[in-house]
Amino acid sequence: MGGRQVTSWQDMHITVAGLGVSGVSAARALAGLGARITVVDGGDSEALRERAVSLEETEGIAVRLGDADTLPEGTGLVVTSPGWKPTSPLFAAAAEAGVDVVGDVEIAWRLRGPDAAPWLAVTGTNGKTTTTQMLASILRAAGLRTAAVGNIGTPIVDVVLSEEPYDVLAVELSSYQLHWAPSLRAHSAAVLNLAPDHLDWHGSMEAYAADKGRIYEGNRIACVYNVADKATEDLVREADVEEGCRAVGFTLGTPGPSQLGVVDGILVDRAFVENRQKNAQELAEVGDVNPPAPHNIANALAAAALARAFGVPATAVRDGLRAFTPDAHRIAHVADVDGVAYIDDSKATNTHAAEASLAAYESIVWIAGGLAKGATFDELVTKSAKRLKGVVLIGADRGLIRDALARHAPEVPVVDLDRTDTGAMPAAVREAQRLAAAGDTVLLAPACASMDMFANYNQRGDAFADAVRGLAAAGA
Ligand code: UMA
Repeated sequence: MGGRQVTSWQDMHITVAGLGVSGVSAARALAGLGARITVVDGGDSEALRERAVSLEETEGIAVRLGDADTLPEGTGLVVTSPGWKPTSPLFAAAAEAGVDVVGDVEIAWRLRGPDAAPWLAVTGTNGKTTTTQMLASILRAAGLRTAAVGNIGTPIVDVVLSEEPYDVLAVELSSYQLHWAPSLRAHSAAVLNLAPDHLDWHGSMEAYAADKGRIYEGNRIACVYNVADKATEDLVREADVEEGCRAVGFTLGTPGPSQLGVVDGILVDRAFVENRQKNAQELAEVGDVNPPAPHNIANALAAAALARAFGVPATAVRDGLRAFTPDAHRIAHVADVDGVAYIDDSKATNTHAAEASLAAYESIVWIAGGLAKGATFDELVTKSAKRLKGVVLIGADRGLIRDALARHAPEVPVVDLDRTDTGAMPAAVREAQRLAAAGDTVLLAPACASMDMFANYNQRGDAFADAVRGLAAAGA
């Protein structure tokens, strides 16, 4: 990592927007390189104040809480956290002053040394965390030094500046991060799928897709797309890539040349093989993917495509997939009570993820609702109606789901709990139990974000699992 150019940061006055995970990481890193840092945050909680004191005392970083709208005097660059909307007043003030705004991913990219590890990048509306973890597992199985970083929770600036000698990074990027990272150029990248999400942040589906598509810009080896989702292929076509970079598709069907796919229960590669018109390489069995649900096999194929683009052997794909275990709250089986299976897919925070989850079961009592983030529910309800035995609604935007059910599935019984408090989950689970019979599945797949009722989707899933265990204990 020698030879890094740090002189340009010396004494530069940088405003960091946000005192969350990425803001703290960017502020520390840039202060360490000699920049003068002011962090601004619209919040003013006890936790933020403690964090501010620690940064001010130990690293001489100035922090301004409770006022995120005005640009500190003398600012030469704004480094924003991903959650800040492009329409935030701070950025209007920066534009007025002729000051650039970039994200922490852009900073990480600019801080890489000449011998830095290449990035294999993953985005998509759903499945990106799982795919990134699968990718890291495959790379590790190939004996490569790697880490899963980015939106997944580990700030990428920390990893780029660490002394750890990585061979390659598995980087999960959100549409927010891509929006603020104009000069990022990945070795290879995948867009897993594209469905409406975060439209309140981006303003429109077109703007959201355009930000996702940035991940392909300047790719060197492969742009990996989803054959079943034409929008992802369109993004590849629109991207400006390095000469010789290939478009590689993944499909749950039989793969054509330059694709990875599935033949008779085997994951096969017809992209990274000699003579791909005729040959295919077996990678793994469907049963090696955990869990082997269709959307997750698609994730595994995308991860395999990126790993193969990096030159990883087929055996490492199999070993890496076998070694991978999914995170909690992703279609996790909590318990069977009186012959009813209770499944926690709290991670289904948008309609697309909920659709994949609902497609995996036959007769479902669905617990849904929360913050809709600008989404509509007609398509989801239409596609899933025949599987619904009943619905229990919670959360701020539950009325949108209730109306879609009334339009497209009027025969399905709906319990509207009319609650948005953290303690509502046990009541939701009890109502679901009442609607379910042996053989049914009670599925928490809210199709909405959790922040109206819970700190995050983990807490929502934990509340569900606790309530289910309560039922099991009461029945025992
Ligand atoms: N804040 C303001 N004004 C605003 C917005 C936020 O002052 O208009 C302040 C908040 O008070 C808070 C801080 O900014 O103190 C939070 O910044 P942030 O929301 O950008 O969150 P971070 O803690 O920096 O975490 C971010 C990602 N969060 C978001 O994109 C919302 C994390 O992804 C990521 O793991 C982390 O950086 C490290 O890279 C989370 C996420 O929910 C998991 N991502 C979305 C998703 O996956 O759907 C995109």
